[in-house]
Parts: sequence; structure tokens; C-alpha cells
Amino acid sequence: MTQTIDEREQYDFVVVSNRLPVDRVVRPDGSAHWQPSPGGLVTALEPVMQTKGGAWIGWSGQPDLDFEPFDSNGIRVVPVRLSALEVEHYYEGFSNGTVWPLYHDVIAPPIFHRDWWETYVKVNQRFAEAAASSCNSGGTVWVHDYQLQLVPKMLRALRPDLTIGFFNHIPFPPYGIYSQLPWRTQIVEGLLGADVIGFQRLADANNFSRAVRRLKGFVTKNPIIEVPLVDESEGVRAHAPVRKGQQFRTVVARHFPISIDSAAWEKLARSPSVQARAKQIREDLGNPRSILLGVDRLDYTKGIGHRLKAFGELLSDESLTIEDATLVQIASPSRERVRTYMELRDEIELTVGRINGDFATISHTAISYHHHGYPREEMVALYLAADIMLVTALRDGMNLVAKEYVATRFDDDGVLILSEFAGAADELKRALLINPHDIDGLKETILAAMAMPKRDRQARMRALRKRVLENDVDKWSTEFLRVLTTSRSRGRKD
Ligand code: GDG
Repeated sequence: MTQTIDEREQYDFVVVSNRLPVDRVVRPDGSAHWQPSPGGLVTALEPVMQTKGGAWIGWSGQPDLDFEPFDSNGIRVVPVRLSALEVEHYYEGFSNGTVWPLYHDVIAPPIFHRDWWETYVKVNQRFAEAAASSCNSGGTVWVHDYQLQLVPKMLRALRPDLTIGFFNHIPFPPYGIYSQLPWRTQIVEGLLGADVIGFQRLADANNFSRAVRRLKGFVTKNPIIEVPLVDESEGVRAHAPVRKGQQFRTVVARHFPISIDSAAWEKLARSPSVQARAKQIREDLGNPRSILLGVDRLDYTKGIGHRLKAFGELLSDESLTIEDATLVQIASPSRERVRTYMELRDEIELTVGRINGDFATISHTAISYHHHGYPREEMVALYLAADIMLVTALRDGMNLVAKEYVATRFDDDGVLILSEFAGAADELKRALLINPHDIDGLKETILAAMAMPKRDRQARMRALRKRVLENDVDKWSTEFLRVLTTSRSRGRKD
């Protein structure tokens, strides 16, 4: 029997993201269960969802399967079905083959396919419809990330009574790059369906406002964008002059730098078993003078190759020996069906093999490389064991690993080397900031970090910790939702 909207379960607060906050785990005997996938976003939103009565809409991660809504930790989980072809075109294709590289400074060439775009539109419409039928009258919907940029406009058309927020977890590129996108106007219009559009950095919000001016000719008075109401009802041509006395609705486009559950990370670091494990790691690595650490999804935006190049050259020009330093690189598997990621893996593993072949001995490895995910306890033990954390992203929305490293260092020790192209660099100014393309500069910074006196390391780490502990993920979501609520009252007055 088909349900009408009124008969369906409805919630005051609905989160929409590509993936659900739970993973479906299939046991060897074929039975399956749902397991919470703990991430900062879930931690930040769980209390809000529990008090407000919240639902989370997303894909289960497995194609061609239908699941009924269910409860998980006080959150109503509403799975959206995707077919295998939709996963290929909407997720692997348009999201990760077109938008991801385009928004990360075209580090890899974006691929433009009309079939992928058509599926992206269709799937975004499905998510918008799921949100429209799950949200109570006058409720709030918070849409997340680049896979769902059309949802705000689609949802507003279905449910003009809702307050709609959007947060972009990845960068928004400068107009010169963004304008390559054949569907650049549709995406901007899609996002402008929201009342508040959140970005990681001020520069991202500014890039977006500029794209709006160039493509739509709307007036922007940072952080406000004036969207003429006629545009939404009739569809205004690009560059149509804004008429005097025209009625408009206001959209806020500004930055809300995301963070982590800092106290929880610190608590884990203080646990005796994690500290014992950190000591064990150092011993197992042969007690090198310094442990260097990289933790990334295996992604071309993370600058893993640049990091390996710098480290390899330090060994080959004898600035370092393997007794001086070992590099531990966690490269967690990511997007393994996308060709660029397969090629990247080959390239990285060839480089690791070469460096280890040239420099490792029976008792000391140069690079301890791991292409698999680890439990969070092991990650924290690695953070505690690492004298130097290397974050060398070529472009990154924020980079939570940098913040996690800082949060776990309750001993006020350790040096963070941080790319200026990661959003985290806007806040973590007492890190050693680097340009990862400048290999000589990176090498010098690694040597400077190794030689840094303890007093200086501690002064820097204390300042970094203050930032990360004060600005945690709870503060981030509270601030976003505060601005979203204010935008609703302003909209009503108008
Ligand atoms: C996107 C944006 C933005 C990694 N390996 C393991 C593991 N991880 C965890 C880390 C961290 C997370 O994954 C990675 O977050 P990042 O922020 O570093 O990067 P993206 O995945 O690219 O995230 C990024 C973020 O969204 C949030 O807005 O900061 O810029 O690209 O939390 O700890 N966790 C475990 N085992 C692993 O092996 N348990």
C-alpha cells in the first residue's frame, strides 16, 4: 500500500548525506547487521538528533538492496536505495570522477560525462524526495557534501516550509576552475536552494559568492546573497539584470570550519593501554630517533607522493639515516573502483618499494607502509608514538587528521608539519606550515622539526591544543544550526 506524506513518520530535524551513519556488515555465515560507523559528524549531531527527534537519510553502501527505516542510538535511519549503475554514474562517476578532482584544484583531470550528470540529477531528486517525506512541517533539513549539491533547490521546490542548510566538506574552487563544469549554473542554483551554505574556509565561501555573481548576476554582500524570488518561480536567465524593488530571499554563504570530538580523542590517548601500545610501536620499529607519520585515505589530494619524495631524498642525500628516522604511512583504502585511485596506488607502492629496497636493512625499515584501515585505538597509539606528523595535502577541505594528532598530544609534545593548502592551516598557525610542492622546503622543515628543542615543540603544541580543544565539532554544529535558525527568523520577517 502506498503511504501518503501524512501517514509517513516525520521528524523535526533531518540530516541528509550520501552515506548513512551505520555500515551494513555481512558475517561469514551470510547474516548481516548494522554497525554504527563512528565519525565526527555523527558524534556532533547525535545529541541534537536525540533531543529534537531526528532522522538520517543516506545510502547503505551496498547497491540494489532495499531496507526499511530503523532506529540506531536514538536516530531514525532512513536508507535510500541505489542501483549498481547509479553507484557507478552518480557516486564513482560524477561525484568522485568529476566534482572531487574539479573542486580540488584539478590535481587529477576531471571527467565530464553527460550520462553521469543525468544520474546525479536523478539520484539527488530521490534524496530530496526522501527528505521531503521525512520532515515535519516547518522542520529543518541539513544536507551534506558534494554528492548532494542539487538537493537544496529540489527540496525547496517540494517543501517551501522547510529550513534548509547545506555544508560542503570539500573546497569550493576559484571561478577560473569552477567555470569548466558544463553544469556550473545548475549546481550553483542547486546550492542556492539552501538558507545557509557552509564552507570550510573563508576562501571557499568567497569563491562561491563570486561564482554566483558571475553566473547569476545576483547581489552578494558577504556573507549574504540576495536571490530574487522571481528566479525561483520563473527561472531567470544567467546575467539577467537585478531589477529595482525586486523581492528576494537571503541566503547566507560563510565559513564554519569543521572539527573533531577533541575531548574524546584526548580521553582515548590517556588510556594506559593506548600509551603502552605507543611505546610498543616505537620498539617494534627499532627505536628510531624520530618517528614520522602520515595518515590518509589513499587519495591523490593528500600529497602522499610528495611526502615520500622528500623523505626518500633525505635518505639518498644522507641528511638522514634509517636509524635517525622511520616514516610510518597509513594509506587507508579508498574509492578502489575508480581508475585514478588504482593508478595512484600502483605509483605510491612502487615508490615505497624503491625507497625500502634502496635503504632498508634487516633490522630497520625506511617506510612502514600499511594499505588498510586501523581501529581508532591503534590510530591514537600511532599519533602518540609519532614525533612528527606529516600532513602534506595538495588541497584539502579541512584535514581532520591534523586536528586529531593535536588533540591526542596531552603531553604537549610532537611537531605538526601542515600544508598551507589544507583548511586546517587557517586555524593551526603554530604548526610548521609548508608548501608541499616545494620539496626542498619540505625537506628542510622535516630536519628543522627533528632538531627543534623540546621547549619550542611544547610552546607550539600548547597553542595548537588550545585551538583544537576550544573549537570542537560540537561548537561547529551548534554554530551552524544557530545561524540556520536565525536565517529562518530573518526570512520570515521579510
Ligand atoms: C573530507 C574532506 C574534511 C583514516 N584512516 C583511518 C581512519 N581515518 C580517519 C581519520 C579522519 C578521517 O578518516 C579522514 O578525515 P580527513 O579530514 O583527514 O579527510 P577526508 O576523508 O578526505 O574528509 C576533509 C573532512 O571531510 C570533514 O569535513 O576535513 O578535508 O576531504 O578522521 O582519523 N580512521 C580509522 N582507521 C583508519 O585506518 N579508524
